[in-house]
Amino acid sequence: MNLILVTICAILLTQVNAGDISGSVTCDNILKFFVDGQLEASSNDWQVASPVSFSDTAHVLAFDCLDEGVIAGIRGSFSNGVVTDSSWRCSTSADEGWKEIGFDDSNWQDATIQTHTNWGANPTSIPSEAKWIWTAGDTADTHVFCRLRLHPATCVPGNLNTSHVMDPNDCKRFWQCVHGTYVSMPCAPGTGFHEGQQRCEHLYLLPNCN
Ligand SMILES: [Ca+2]
Repeated sequence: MNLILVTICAILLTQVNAGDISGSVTCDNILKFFVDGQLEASSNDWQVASPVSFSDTAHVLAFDCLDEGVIAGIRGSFSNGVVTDSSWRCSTSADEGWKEIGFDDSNWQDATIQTHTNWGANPTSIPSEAKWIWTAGDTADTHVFCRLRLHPATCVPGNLNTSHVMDPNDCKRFWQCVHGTYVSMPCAPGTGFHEGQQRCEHLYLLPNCN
């Protein structure tokens, strides 16, 4: 009987709506996981991955992880192929708006892949392609924030938070949401797109766009 119940629960947990992204996340030790600024999972047991599910129009995945003890790391895997690796950006500072879509994370550091062996393969529900990540400070840093900007091809018309986003291929262009699909548009000469302001700004205000 218990096996049947467990099986039914497992099936229910793995059912997601079309257009959704599912995933598993964890952190050593106290996890908060956000999608576009909204809390989606929290846990204080790194050995048990937390299941998450969110729309494929999501723009920003973000971890807030508070370490206890000695070693620390963040790990996650998602059905869109995204895993935790050095392409994430991390900081020891929870800057204002850090987990939001419009936050400029270009001054954050690239995530450092952690190689402590104590974890083994746990939690085993997260595939090995997903690395443990942290800041370069390793065990010297106890509270770390990591985020990754996704670049969904589709968008939600009328969602002001995502109506315009920087073109991931060119900071002097922006994506505009047109009938549920992004269309790349140019900024005026001498300007680049500022997601926080939702408009093109002079390049001297955008030190990472030249
Ligand atoms: Ca720890």
